[in-house]
Amino acid sequence: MQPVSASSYAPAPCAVPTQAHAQHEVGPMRKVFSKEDIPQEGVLEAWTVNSDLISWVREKVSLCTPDEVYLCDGSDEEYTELCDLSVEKGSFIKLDETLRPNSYLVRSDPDDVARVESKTFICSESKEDAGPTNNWKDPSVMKHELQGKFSECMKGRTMYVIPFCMGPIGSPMSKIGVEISDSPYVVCNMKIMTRMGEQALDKLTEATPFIPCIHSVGQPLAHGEQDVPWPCNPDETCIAHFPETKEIWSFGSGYGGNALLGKKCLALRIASVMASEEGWLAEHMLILKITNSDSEVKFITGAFPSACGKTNLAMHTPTIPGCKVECVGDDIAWLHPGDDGKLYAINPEAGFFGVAPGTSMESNPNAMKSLTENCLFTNVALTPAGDVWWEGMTDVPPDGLIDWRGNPWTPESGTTAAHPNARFTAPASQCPVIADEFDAPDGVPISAILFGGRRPGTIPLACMARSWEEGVLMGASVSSQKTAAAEGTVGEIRHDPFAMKPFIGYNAGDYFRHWLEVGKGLDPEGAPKIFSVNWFRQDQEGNFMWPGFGDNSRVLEWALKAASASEAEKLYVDSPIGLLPAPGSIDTRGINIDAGTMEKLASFDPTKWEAEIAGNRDYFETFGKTLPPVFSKILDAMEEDLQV
Ligand code: GTP
Ligand code: SPV
Ligand code: MN
Repeated sequence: MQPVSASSYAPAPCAVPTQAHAQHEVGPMRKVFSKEDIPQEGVLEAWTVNSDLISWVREKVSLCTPDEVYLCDGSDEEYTELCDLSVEKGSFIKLDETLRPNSYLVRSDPDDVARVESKTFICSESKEDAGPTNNWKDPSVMKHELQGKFSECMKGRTMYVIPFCMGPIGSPMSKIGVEISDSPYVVCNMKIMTRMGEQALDKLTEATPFIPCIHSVGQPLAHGEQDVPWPCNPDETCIAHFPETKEIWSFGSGYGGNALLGKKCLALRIASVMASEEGWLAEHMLILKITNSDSEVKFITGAFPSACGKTNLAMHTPTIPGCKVECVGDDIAWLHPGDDGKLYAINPEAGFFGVAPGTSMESNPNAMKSLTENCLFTNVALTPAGDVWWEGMTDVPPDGLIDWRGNPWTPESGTTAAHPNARFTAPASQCPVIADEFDAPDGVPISAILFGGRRPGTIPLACMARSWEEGVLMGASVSSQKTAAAEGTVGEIRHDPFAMKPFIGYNAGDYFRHWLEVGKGLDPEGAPKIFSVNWFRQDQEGNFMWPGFGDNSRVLEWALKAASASEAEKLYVDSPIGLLPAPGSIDTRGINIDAGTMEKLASFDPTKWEAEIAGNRDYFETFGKTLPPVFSKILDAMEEDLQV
C-alpha cells in the first residue's frame, strides 16, 4: 500500500448538490419516499402495523418538510450507502482501507463538540418534578417553541426514520424507540450503538409502545444551497424531554448524547422516569464480568461521571494472575430486581461511544482492538497514511498530522491534535473481551456496585457501605472534577450524584428515595454491596497515587471478597465513613507501590471529611423536602463518630 498524502484525505469541497438518494429499492421494500408520498394511504402502512408510529411520522414530515423520507432498515448495505454519500458530500473522510477497514473520520463544527447541559431541559408538568438538578420549562411553552424551531427545519434535507431497540431483542427489559433525524451521521452511529432497523421494527406490533425521538441539526437548506460538512445550529440548540408523555425533541446539535437520542436522552433521562414508575433503575454504569482464579464468576456495575473511567474499567486487563475480566457494558446499565431478590443488569446499548484521547495499547488494549475496523471516529487527528491518531495513543505523534479542525498540526502548534472529547463509535461485538452474557435477555446478577469520581483528595481508594442506605448516600454524595465531556471549566469539582447529575429525568430527591425503595425489595443476602472508589487521588506533586487501569482489578478483587467476608476475616476495618480496606488486604504483589502510599490511599483525613460532610449537607439542602430523611441521620452518626 502506497502512503497517501494527508491532503488527499482533506474533506472534499461540498460541490455535490443537496439531492441525496435516488428513489430506489433496497432489499425487499422501497425505503426512500418524497414528502408527498408519505400522507398517501398504504405507503407507511406497508412499512409498519403500528398506527401511532404512522401518524407520528406523517405529523413530523408535515412539520419538518424534508425533501425526502428514508425509512432505515439497519442493513449493512444501508450503512455503506450513507457513509459513501457522506464522503461524497465532504462530511466523512474514509480512512485507509488496509489500515482501518470500513472506517471513517468525521470532524464536527468547533462549536458542537460535547453535550450541552445548559440547553438540556426536563419539561415536566410541574417544575418541582424536574427538581434542582435539571433545567425546566413548562411543557406547553416548550412544545410551542419547538414547533417553531422544527417548522420546515429539514428543507433541502432527507428525513431518516430510525427504529431502534435499547437492550437485547426480545428481552423483557428492552425498550423500543424511533428516532427521526436529518443527519446521516446519526443514522450511522445509531446503527453501531443500538439494535437498529428491521429487527426493532419487527417488535413493534399494532399496540406496542415506542418512545418517539425527533432530532434535527437545525440548518435547513435553501434551494441549491451548498451544505457544510457538519451542519448544526448552536445558537438555537435545545434538547427537551417530556417525562409524562415520554417524548424527546433535540434541535441544533449533531454531537453524541445531544443527537444519538437512544443514549442519554432515552436510556437515561426518559428511562430513569420509566424505571421510577416501574420499579427498576436506569443508571450511568458500566457492567463487567469477573472470573477469579478459582473460576468463580461475578458481575459488578460501576457509576463514574462522564470521562471518569467507565469504558476503561469495563474492559480492563487485570494484573492479578488468574483473574479474567469481560465486558457486558461500558456506559449504561438497566437494573431490575429479580424474583430471587437479586438485582439483574442489562446493557441497553450495542456499541461503545468512547473517549478517544488517552486510549492506547498500554492503557486499554481491548478498546484499541475493538477499533480495528467498522468504526466511526469523531474529532480525532488524521495521519498522512489515512489513519487516526489522538493524544496518548503513542508517545510520539506521527509526522504530518491534520488536527481535528482539518489544519496541519505539530507538537509545537500549542493545541491538541484531537479534541479532548473526541470519540470512537465501535460495535461492542468487536471487543475481544465482550462477555457471552452481553445479549442475555434476563441480564446478569450484580454482586457489587461501585460509585466513583475524579477526586484529587479526600476520598479513599475504596470503602464499603455498611448498609444499602449508606450505599445510597455514597451514590448521592459523588462529586467529581469536570471533564471535557460537557461544557464548563475542566477540573472544577461539582456534585454529580450517582454520576447521574446530567441524566436524572426527574426530581433527584425522588430518585434517591426510589433507590432506597428498590433496596427494600431486595433480599438482604442477595442484594449487591455498595462501594465508593477513587482511582484519582493525587500526592503533593499532583501525581496519581494509585496506578489505576489494569491494577483496578486489585480493588475489585478486594471488594468482592469483602462483600461476602465476616469482620473476623480482617479484610476491612470499621471507620466513621464505612468499611475501609484493612492493611495488606488489597493485593499489591507485583506493583511498585509502598506500604505508606497504600496506607494513605486506604485512609481519610477527619478534618477534610468534616468539610466534605458540610459540603454535602449544603448540597442536599437544595433538595428540600424531597431529600430522604435517612441521609441526615447517617451524616449525623458519621459526624458523631468523627468526634470520638
Ligand atoms: P463517558 O463515555 O464520557 O461516560 O466516559 P467514561 O467514564 O467511559 O470514561 P473513560 O473510561 O473513557 O475514561 C476517560 C479518561 O479517564 C481517559 O482519559 C482515561 O485515560 C482516564 N482513566 C480511566 N481509568 C483511569 C484510571 O484508572 N486511572 C487514571 N489515572 N485515569 C483513568
Ligand atoms: C457522557 O458524556 O457521559 C458520554 C458521552 O457517554 S455522550 O454520549 O456524548 O453523552
Ligand atoms: Mn457516559
